[in-house]
Amino acid sequence: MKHAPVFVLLAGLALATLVHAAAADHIRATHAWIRVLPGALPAGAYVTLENNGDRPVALTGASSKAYAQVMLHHSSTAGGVSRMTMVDSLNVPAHGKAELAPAGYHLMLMQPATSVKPGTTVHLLLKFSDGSTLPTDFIARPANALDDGTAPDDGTAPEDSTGHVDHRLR
Ligand SMILES: [Cu+2]
Repeated sequence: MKHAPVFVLLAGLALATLVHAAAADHIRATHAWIRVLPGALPAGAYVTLENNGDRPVALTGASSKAYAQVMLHHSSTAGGVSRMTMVDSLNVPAHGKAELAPAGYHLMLMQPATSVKPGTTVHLLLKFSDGSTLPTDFIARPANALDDGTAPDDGTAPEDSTGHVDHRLR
């Protein structure tokens, strides 16, 4: 019986390690925002992911109470035609970063539970290939927004609007 406290301590450490691994504290999410479209149209979610770890990790998806379904998409333009394709994951290199941004990778938020108003915050749980998750607050922005609104310019520079993907044209 006198080994019991040691066992409890080790079990506690093992549990702490598991909890530690489950929270993606090697990943930092910044500039998280959502472009809200009218009604029940799908919204694009954008974020910059920085991996401070020694191994590459991939974003595999996300979930949110605010939307029935979340998918990872990539937008591209060929011959003046914009299209979106579903992708399984987006790699974030070790000590590197990956950007989800308009006209590129985005999380497609489908079927909002209630209408999401610009200016409100939407909670998403980002999911990674190593099993870790990262709760992230996304700021809802209007349909004509091109970034999270924190840039020195207001994010509506005309040159940024090329390649703008309209999710209504799917
Ligand atoms: Cu999409």
